[in-house]
Amino acid sequence: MDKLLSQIQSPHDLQSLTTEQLEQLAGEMREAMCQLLGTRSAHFASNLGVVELTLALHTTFDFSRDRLIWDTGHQIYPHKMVTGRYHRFHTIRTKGGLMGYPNPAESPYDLFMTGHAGCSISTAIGLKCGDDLLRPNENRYVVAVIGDGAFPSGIVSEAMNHAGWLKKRLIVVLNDNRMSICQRVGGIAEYFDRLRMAPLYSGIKHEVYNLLSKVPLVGNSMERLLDQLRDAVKAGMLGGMLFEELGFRYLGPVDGHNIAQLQKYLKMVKQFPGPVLLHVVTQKGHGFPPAEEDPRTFHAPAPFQRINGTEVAFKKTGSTRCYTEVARDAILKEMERNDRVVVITAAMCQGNMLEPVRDRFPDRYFDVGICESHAVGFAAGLAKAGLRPIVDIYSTFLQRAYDQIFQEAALQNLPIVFMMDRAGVVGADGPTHHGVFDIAYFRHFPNVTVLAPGDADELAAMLEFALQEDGPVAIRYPKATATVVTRPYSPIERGRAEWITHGRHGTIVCCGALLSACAEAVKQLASEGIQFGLVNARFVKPLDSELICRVIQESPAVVTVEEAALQAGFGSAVLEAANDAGLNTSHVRRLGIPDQFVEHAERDELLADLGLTPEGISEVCRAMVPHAVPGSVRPLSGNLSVARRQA
Ligand SMILES: Cc1ncc(C[n+]2csc(CCOP(=O)(O)OP(=O)(O)O)c2C)c(N)n1
Repeated sequence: MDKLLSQIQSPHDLQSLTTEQLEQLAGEMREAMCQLLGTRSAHFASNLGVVELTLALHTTFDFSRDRLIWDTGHQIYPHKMVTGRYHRFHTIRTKGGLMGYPNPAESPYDLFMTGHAGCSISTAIGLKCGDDLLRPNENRYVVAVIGDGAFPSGIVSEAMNHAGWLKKRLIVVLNDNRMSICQRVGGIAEYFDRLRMAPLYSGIKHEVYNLLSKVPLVGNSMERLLDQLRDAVKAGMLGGMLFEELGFRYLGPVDGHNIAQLQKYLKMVKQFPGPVLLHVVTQKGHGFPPAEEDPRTFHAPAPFQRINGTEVAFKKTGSTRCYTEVARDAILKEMERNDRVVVITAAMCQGNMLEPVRDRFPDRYFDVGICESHAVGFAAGLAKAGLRPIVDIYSTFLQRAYDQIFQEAALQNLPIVFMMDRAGVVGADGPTHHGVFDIAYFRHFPNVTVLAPGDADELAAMLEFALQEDGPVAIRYPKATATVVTRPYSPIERGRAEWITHGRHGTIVCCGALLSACAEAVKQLASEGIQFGLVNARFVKPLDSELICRVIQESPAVVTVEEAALQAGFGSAVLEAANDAGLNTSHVRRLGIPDQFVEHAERDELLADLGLTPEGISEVCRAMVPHAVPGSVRPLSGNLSVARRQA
C-alpha cells in the first residue's frame, strides 16, 4: 500500500517520478491518512485536500533552500510524509511523536511552529526581505500557502498591503476549498466564489478591461446593454482585480487536484518578478467520499473504521458532557431569558458547539470568521448599542484580540462577557493551542473581572452573574469532561471565594476546574491522616484578598493550583495580595504551568507531567507537612465527592 511512499526519504526523491507515479503516490498518502484516522482523532479533510498541491510544490521548488510556509499548519501531513517523516507518521499527535502542526525541531522543511491562522504571508514576506538582505545572490523563492478560511484574518490584509507595496517576488498560493472548519463566511468568501466561476485569468486580460471601460455610453438601452456586457466581461476576465489593485499579479483559478496543471502554473508564477497570487481550487476531503460529502465533520473527526468506500463507523467515545456543552447550554438559557444577549464566534461554531444557538437565534448569533480582534471590536459596538454580547472564543485564539480587550472592552468598561473555552492544556494540538496565558493577559487590566468555575454547576451560575455586571467579564473553562464537586450550595458573589473545607495541616486554594482533582487530593491526604482544607477561589479578579490572607495567616502550608501559566497567574495574584498585606509567604507553593511551552500529548498525560493530578497535588502537600503524624488528626468536616456530569 505504500510502495512508493516508503521510498520517499526527502523531496529530492520526488523529482524523478512521472506524473502517473506522483498520482499513485497521492493515493498512497491518502491511504496513510485514512489508516491514521483508524487509530486516533486528527486533522483529516484539509490534509486530503492538499495532497496534489504538496507534491506539485515539492516538485517545482527546492524547499531545502526555497521557503515554504503552510498557513495555520493543520494541513501539514502530506508535507511531513514527503519530508523524511513518513516512517514516524503513525506517531503523529501522540506524546513524544510528531506534532500535528509544523515543527522546526522535527525538520528543516518546517520553518515556523504554527497553529494560529493567517500569519503565513507576513512571515513569508519577512523571509523574503531577510533573504534579500543577507543572501542577495541566492535568489530563493518564498511561497505561502493559505486557505480561503484563513484569508479574511486581519493580519492577511496587513501583509498583502505591505507585500504589494514592496513589490518583491513572493508567491501566495490561495488554497480555496470553500470551507473554513464550518461554512466560511464574509464578503471575501463571496468574492472567491465569483472568482471560481470565472475562467482562468492570467493578468493579460487587464488591458482588455481597461479598453472596455473607455467605451463611451450612449442612451439608456445602450447603457444597459454595455453595462451587462461589461459585467460579463468583468466576471470572465477580471478575476483577481482586488489583488491586482493591491500590487499582486493574480493567476487562476487552477484545478488543485491536477498535478501536471499545478506544476505548470507554479512554474509560471516562478517567472513573475513581483508578488503573485495563484488561486488554486481544491476539495476538502478529496479522494475519500465521506469526507468530500461532509468536510465539516471530517475536519478533525473522531477515530473511525472504514466500512466500505463510502461509509465509516465512528469509534464510540464516552457519553459524558464536556464544559463546552455546559457553556453552550448556559448561553442558550441566557439568550432565552434575555433578548439582549447575543453571541459571537470567530469561525468556531463547531468547536464551540454553537449549532443549536445559531439555529435557534439566527439574528443574535454572529460568526465573524477567523477574525478574533474584529470579534471583540464588534462586541464593543454591540455593547455600546445596548446589547449584552458574549464573545465565545478559545483562550488561545483570543490572544489575537489583546489590544481590543484593552481598548475596546476594558478601557470603555463595556459589558462584554468573554467565554474562554479550552483554557488550560488542550492535549494533542500542542503548544500553539494550549490556553494557558489568559489569566495573565486579562488580570492586569482595570475594570475587568476574571472568573474560573470550579465545576460545571458554577459555569452556568457564573455566566448568569457575568451578564448582570456592568463591565467586561472573562470566564475560563477547560477542554475536559464536566465534573461536579458535590458540596453545600453557595451563590456566586462578586469577589468572594468559597472556603469548602478546613484542614489544620494546610490549605489548597484552587482556581478553576481542577477543583475536582484538588478534592480528590484532599481525600487522599485525609486517608493518610494529613488534613488539608480546600478553597475554591472562583474569582481571579477581584481576588477575595480577605479570605486568601486569612488562609495564608492561619494555614501552616498553602498550595495554590491553577491550569494556567504561573507567571502573572492566579498564584501570583495570591502572592501579590499577601505581600500587599505584609504577610509572610514562605509557606505558599504555586502549582501550575511553569515558564515553558507545553508539548503535545493527551490532556491526562500533560496534567500528570505537570503535577496537576490528585496524586501530584497531594505529593506537594505531603512534602510541605513532613511531621504530620498519621491518625492524629480529626476527619474532614465537609462531605466532598466528585461526580462526572452525565450527558
Ligand atoms: C487564529 C485562529 N483562529 C481559529 C483557528 C481554528 N481553525 C483551525 S483551521 C480553521 C479553518 C481554516 O480554514 P482554511 O484556512 O480555509 O483551511 P482549510 O482547513 O479549509 O484547508 C480554523 C478556524 C485557528 N487555527 N487560528
